[in-house]
Parts: sequence; C-alpha cells; structure tokens
Amino acid sequence: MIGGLALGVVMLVIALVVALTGSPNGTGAPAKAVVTAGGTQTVAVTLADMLIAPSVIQVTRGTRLVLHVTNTDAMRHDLVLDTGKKTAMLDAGDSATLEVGAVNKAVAGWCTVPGHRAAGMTLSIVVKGETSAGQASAGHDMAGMASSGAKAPAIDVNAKPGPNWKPYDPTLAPAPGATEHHVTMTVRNTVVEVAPGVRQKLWTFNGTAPGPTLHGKVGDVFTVTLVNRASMGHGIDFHAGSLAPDEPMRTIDPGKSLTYQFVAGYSGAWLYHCSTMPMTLHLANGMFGAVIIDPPNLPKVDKEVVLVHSELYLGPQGGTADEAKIAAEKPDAVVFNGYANQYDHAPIKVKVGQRVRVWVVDAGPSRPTAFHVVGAQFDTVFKEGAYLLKPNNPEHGASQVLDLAAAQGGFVEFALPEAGHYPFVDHAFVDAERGAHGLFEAS
Ligand SMILES: [Cu+2]
Repeated sequence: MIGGLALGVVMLVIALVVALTGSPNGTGAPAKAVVTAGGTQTVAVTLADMLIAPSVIQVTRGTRLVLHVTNTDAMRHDLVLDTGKKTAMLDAGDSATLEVGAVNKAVAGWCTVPGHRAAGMTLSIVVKGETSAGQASAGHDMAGMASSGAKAPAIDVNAKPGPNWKPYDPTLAPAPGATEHHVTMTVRNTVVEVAPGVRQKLWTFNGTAPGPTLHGKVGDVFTVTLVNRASMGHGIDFHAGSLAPDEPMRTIDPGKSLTYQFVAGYSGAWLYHCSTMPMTLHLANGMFGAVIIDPPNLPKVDKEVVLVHSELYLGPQGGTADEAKIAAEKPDAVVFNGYANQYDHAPIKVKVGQRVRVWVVDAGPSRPTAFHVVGAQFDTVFKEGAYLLKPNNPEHGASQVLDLAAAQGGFVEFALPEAGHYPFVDHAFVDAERGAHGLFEAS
C-alpha cells in the first residue's frame, strides 16, 4: 500500500524513474529508485514500518537531488544525511523537503530516533556507475548501530554505590483491598545509577527501572494512565491482561497520554514493558516491570519480595543502552531490580525459620535466568500459572532453581535454617563479577 503510494508519487513528480525494484522484506516498499536524468530531480521518500522507501536512490553524477519526505507511520521519524542535512522530527502524516544538493559521491541517510537506524531505517544515495561505500555503511549492519563511539564505563564490583544511591525496595506491598486499581505510569528520561559509578540515561516508568510493581488478585481491574514526558514515542504492554493490542499498546508521542484498562483474569508473575519498536532497546533501556496476581488461596508468608531480572547493555556514561551489544546479546551484566549486585550492597533481611516467598520475573530482553539461593532449598515452586511443587508432596521432593525464559515469571518459597548470609544468583550467569548476585541475611 505504502509502496504503491510512493511509486505513484515518484512517477508523478519526475516520470524519470526507470526502475523500482521490490523490497526483499515483503513490505511492498520499493527498495530502489533509479533517476536517469540529470539536472534537478525530486524523489518522494516515505518513512514507515522501520523502513525508508526507497532505501536506495541511484542518480547520475551531478544530479541536484531534492527529497520530498513524508512520515506515513503512526510514530515520529526524521531523516538525516551524513552531509549534515536533515529534516525536522516529523509527526505522523507530516512532510518536509530536504535539499540534498548536487550528488557527486555516495550519501548515507537514516532516522535518528533511537533504535530506528539499527532496525533498518537507512537510505543510500548512490552515483550511477560507482560501487558505493556509502551503500554499505548505511546498510543494516553493526556499523549502522548506535555504538556511539564513546566507551562504556566498566563495572567495578568492589566499588561502593554513589552517595545518593537508594536500593530498589524488593518488598512486595500487600494487594490493595479494592478490586479496582488506578495507576499512573509516567515515562521520563531519567539518569540512573545502574552499578557503582555507572550512570545511564534510562527511559523509566515512574522514575525507576524496573517500574513500580503492581499487585492484585484474580479478577481485579487495572486502569492505567500512561503519560509520556520523555523525548520520543513510547507505549505499554501488560502481559497480565488479554485484549486486542491495537489501541491500548500503541506508541504515544511526548506530551500525550492514554488510558488502558485490563482485567487480571489469571494469576501469575507477569511482565509489563514498553511496546514501542524496537522493543529490545526499550526494554534494555529500563522500560519494564512486574504485575503480581496472587493465585486464589495463596498462603500468607512472613516475607514476600519481588526480583525482576534484566540485562544491562551499557552505553557511554550518561548515555542510553548500546544497540550493537543488544543485537549481539552481549550484556555487560545481568541484574536484579536494575542494579549490579544490588542486594550485596543492601542485603534482604529475614529471620531464621521465616517463610520467604520470592517472586521472580525475567524482563530480559533476551536472556533466560536460573534463580538459585545458595544454602536454601525450595519446597514450593510456582511457574507460569501452575505449581510445579508444593510442600509435603508424596515424592518428598524439593527444588534448587526457578528457571525462566525471557518474559516468564513465578515464585519460590523457602525458609532459611540458621543465621548467616545466603547468596542468591542467576545460575545461568553465575559469574558474580557480572551483577547477578545478592544476599539474604538471616538473623
Ligand atoms: Cu519505550
């Protein structure tokens, strides 16, 4: 549809496009426009679906090229060229004219919204008869990803958190008595310490990553108002509800809000996350949290905590997550509740013999986790909606690990037999140097 439109406009404006080749990814967008005449030529370019169409424009040397750029997408995009020329950030439906000037060598272009270049929003302007370096550099490859050049800070596990650091409170607050929950989630760019001395500009729900934990019972209704006070489009997806995602999970622009209602039809430890593409980047940059829906007749315990497991792909100090590391699935650390070895610095205190329930959600975006408490055995395991293990089972069995794929959740229960420090780890990433470490302190 968009391809047809772009084709029509191109034909109308210049009638000199002699070849448009189909897009290899099946979107129907023309991949290549060939402009055979010189002089001043205008080519219509559309921004949508993580593509720039056409993605290659071939011109005769010296052609003075003008791009008529239209954003036909629901979210904002722009187009910048490596010559420094650029459009404004275009809202849905907006157009701009970009004067490229005389083309004597290859020019690369891309959308500057974080993640969009890596997702494929690139343009190559090439000169006929030249094999173009520009074409390669603008391609969908690692070079096109925002690895910003500046070096990411290293995590020093022996360092102390900064003076203003506050641990993320892992305590699961009791579910409110009411069956209707009203929650406001405000998205902001927030500079957050994620390891001692390491700060990242995260996109947060209500200022923290993970965002706030929501807690309710089966059948509760959640009315969530998402407010976007950040600098780019974001959305929200609650796995705890079941509904057509088209409207409630749409991306909203900065300054906008939307209200989203879902019924928690089933128990579980559910993920919520930003639904804006590319989602791995939005998740990796802090946009996730947990919704805990108690199974009916859940026994009361002495201590209940929530640990959200996620990966850190550090960008430069004060920057956003590194897209190349995300694509390569090479995290600098995996962490519980957003901070490297957080509960080594602030151990979770329990009493000897107390019954402890630990809810775990794997926010990913990519890696599984194997949650283990050194020195403890789980007599209860609940994973993805079902008990795998209950106390006093006929097999007299217990469990050592709650394993979760990305976006899964569950809980375990145990009691600590004597005073001491009981480390908990992601046994799938057991190197304690890498952030997935914490302590239960029993007294
Ligand atoms: Cu987002």
